[in-house]
Amino acid sequence: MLYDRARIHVQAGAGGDGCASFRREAHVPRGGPDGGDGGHGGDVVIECDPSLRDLQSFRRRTHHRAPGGGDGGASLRHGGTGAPLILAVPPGTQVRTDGGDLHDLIRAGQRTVVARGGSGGRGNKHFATPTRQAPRFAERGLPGEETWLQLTLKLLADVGLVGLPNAGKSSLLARLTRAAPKIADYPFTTLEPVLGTLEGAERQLIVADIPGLIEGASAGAGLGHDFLAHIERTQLLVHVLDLAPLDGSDPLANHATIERELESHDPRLAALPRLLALSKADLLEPPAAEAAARAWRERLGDAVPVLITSSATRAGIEELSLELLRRVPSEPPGELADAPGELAEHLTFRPAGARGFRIERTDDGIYRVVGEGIDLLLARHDLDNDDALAHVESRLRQIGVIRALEEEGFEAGDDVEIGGVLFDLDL
Ligand SMILES: Nc1nc2c(ncn2[C@@H]2O[C@H](COP(=O)(O)OP(=O)(O)OP(=O)(O)O)[C@@H](O)[C@H]2O)c(=O)[nH]1
Ligand SMILES: [Mg+2]
Repeated sequence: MLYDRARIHVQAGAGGDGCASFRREAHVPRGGPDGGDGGHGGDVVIECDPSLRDLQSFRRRTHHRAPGGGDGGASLRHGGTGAPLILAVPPGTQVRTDGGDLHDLIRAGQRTVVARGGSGGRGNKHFATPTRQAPRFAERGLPGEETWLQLTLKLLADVGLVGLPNAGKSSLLARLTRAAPKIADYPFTTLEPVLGTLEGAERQLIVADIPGLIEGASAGAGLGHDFLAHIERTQLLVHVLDLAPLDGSDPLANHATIERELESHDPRLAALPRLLALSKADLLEPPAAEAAARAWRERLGDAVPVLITSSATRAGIEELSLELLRRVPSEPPGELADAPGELAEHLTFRPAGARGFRIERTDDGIYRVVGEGIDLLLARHDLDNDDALAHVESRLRQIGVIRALEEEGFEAGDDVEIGGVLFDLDL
């Protein structure tokens, strides 16, 4: 079973809390504040690891968390930074975040941050002012980012074999490469893509055999649909066409079916260079096979080379190998048109500008102050701590929240909810 899909949840580490402490000095009951800052929480990072074959490692575990940052300590001791959590995926994995961002992991060692750790809280040292020389509170660390991720593996093959079920694709793969795919005289023998390596004199090509496509495959019929994605990154498709189908179907119509399915899955697939391999030629008299090849050459023109092959007698196999090595450029021409190519190494979920707020009035007359900056301010502080509460109130005043409330008709004693917390505000 090829695990080519996984849905996982990632949670970056929370920042460590800042520390509230005071220097100890001989004969001084309480020295100046010396609480250190909390450390940054660990990021969640996805890394491309060529030793992996599929997404199997995500089968059992859905939730993945990076460690938090350490808390700050006395004597201005800074909390440790949380180690990043590195999740390894095989080359060819696409990562889609909840927000719709797409990351392609292609090169070995390539990394992308999918959830950032929370920042650490500042120690009480930062909150000392001329009027408050002994702040008995510190900031709390912020939670890390979290998101669901959809992982999709799209195999990295140079050449894709496509065709109807039973066309002889797997037999060709077995002849072209050392792969040993299952071969049988019934349709849908191949249930998942199989890769093989075609050894050229100077280089190798990865050839992918995918399950047979049928009419409607691009819309989900049969098995092929799930696997069409795996040939999206190939540079050349070999259309394998059975010259003498057992079911007596018409090769011309069969050819059209496959081409239509490629086109409706993704026009870029249909635009890939093509090679037509007329398969099972041993089942025909040689002149009949030659005549069929001539007719196909006429139909398809120069753009599509037509080869007569037989996996049974190996006729045409060598020619097919050479043709593939000749046709596939040694350096990939880059990603398919709209693939992101070189990745942004970092991804930011945080909306820019954490300032600004608005005041709402709930149905039961409660004032509500809403805004990201406000939420952060409250998340940073322990409101059970009187000093922290006093600090938050003075910040609310500085930011203009109190004034804005008054303008909205707020009076002492009215209920007000700020960042999800009910406040008793003195005006
Ligand atoms: N005579 C003859 N039979 C062949 C040849 N190639 C394949 N076959 C037979 O055709 C049948 C189907 O071959 P496969 O290679 O499994 O076909 P496939 O396209 O991979 O089929 P699916 O995996 O079901 O899509 C098997 O019974 C093969 O033995 C050939 O060159 N000559
Ligand atoms: Mg097969």
